[in-house]
Amino acid sequence: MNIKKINEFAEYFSEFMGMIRENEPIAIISHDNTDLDGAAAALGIYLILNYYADHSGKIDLILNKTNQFVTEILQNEQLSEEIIINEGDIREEYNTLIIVDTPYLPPYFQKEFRHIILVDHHLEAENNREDPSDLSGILPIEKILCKTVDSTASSCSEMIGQLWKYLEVKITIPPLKKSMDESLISQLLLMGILMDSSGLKYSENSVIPILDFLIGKGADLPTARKLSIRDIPSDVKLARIKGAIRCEEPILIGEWIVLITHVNSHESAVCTALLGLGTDLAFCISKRKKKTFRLIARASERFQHSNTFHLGKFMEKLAIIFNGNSGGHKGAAGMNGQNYPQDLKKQIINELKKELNNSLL
Ligand SMILES: [Mn+2]
Repeated sequence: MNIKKINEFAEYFSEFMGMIRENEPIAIISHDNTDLDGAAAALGIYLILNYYADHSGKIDLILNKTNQFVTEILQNEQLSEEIIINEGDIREEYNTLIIVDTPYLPPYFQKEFRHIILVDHHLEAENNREDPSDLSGILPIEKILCKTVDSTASSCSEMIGQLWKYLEVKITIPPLKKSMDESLISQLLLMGILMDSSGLKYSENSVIPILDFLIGKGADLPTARKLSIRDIPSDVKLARIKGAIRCEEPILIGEWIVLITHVNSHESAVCTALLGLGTDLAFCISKRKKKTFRLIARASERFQHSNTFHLGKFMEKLAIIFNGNSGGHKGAAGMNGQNYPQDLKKQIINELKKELNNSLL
C-alpha cells in the first residue's frame, strides 16, 4: 500500500489502531544517530499509540543511537525511562515496526518483524542513493503495510503533528490514557520542525496550522527556539577566530574569492566560518606529527552550483602530489599529506588556479 498524503495516512492509521491485536509487540524506531526530528517524530507516534490504541501489548520506543544533543534533551526531560537505549533490551521479534524519518532500516535493528509502517519526508530510498545499485538497508517492500513519504514536508515532526491533529478531530472518544505529558511532546515536535526546516526557512504554508495545533497543546515558540540553539564549544570558537585572523590575503580567481588559513584543530568548523564571511572556497591546513599535515576545504552553495569544479577530485590530485590520501564530495573534502613544505599554501593555490581555470572555461 502506498499512500502519500498524510491525511489519508491518518485515516489508515486510525483504522490500524483499531485493528492491532492485543499483546502483539510494536516497535517504533528512527535512523541511526537520531537527530531531534527523528526522535520527536518517534516520541509523537508513541504518544499517539498510547493515547488512542486499545492495545495492552508492549509498545517499544527504541532510540538507541541518538546524537549527543538529543541524548541531553531526553535526559533533561527525564524521557530516558520511556525509551529503550540498550540494544540488549530490544525484543527478538515484533508484529509491526513503525519507522520514522528514514527510508532505511538502521544497522542495529536486526530483529524479526512482520510488517512495516513508514512515515518519512526524504525522497524515495531508491532515488536517494549515490549508488542506485546499492540496496543495503532498504526496507523490504513486501513487508510494508503502509507508507507516507512527503518530500515537500520540511520535517518528519510536522507530519506527525498533522497526524496527531487529524486524529484528535476524528477520534471523538476521549483518549484512553493521558499518562504522557503532551505539552512536552508537542514542544519536542515543534523543536524537530524548527531544526529540520532551519527555523521554517524550508517550510511550506501547510506547517502553520500544525504549529498552531502544537502551540495549543502546550508548545512554546520562544522556548523551542532557545532550546534549539546549542552553544558552540570554546575550543571551536577559538579555532574559528584564529583561523580567520591567520587568513592570507583573499585570492580572486575569476569572480570567486578563495581564503586559505591554518589552525591546529577544528579545520572544518574554520572553513564553514570562512564561508559565513563570504568566501567561495575555504582551505584550512593543520600541521601534524612527523611533518605530515591535513587539509580541509569547503565550497559555498553558489560556487558548487555554478561550475564543474569538484573539491573531492581536486583533493585526489593534491593527495598524489603530497603522497597522502583524500576523500570528499563536490563541496566538502579533505586530504592528508607528507613532507609539509614551507610554501604549502602557495603550492595549493597554484594547483587550484590551474584546476579552477579549467573548470571555468
Ligand atoms: Mn528529518
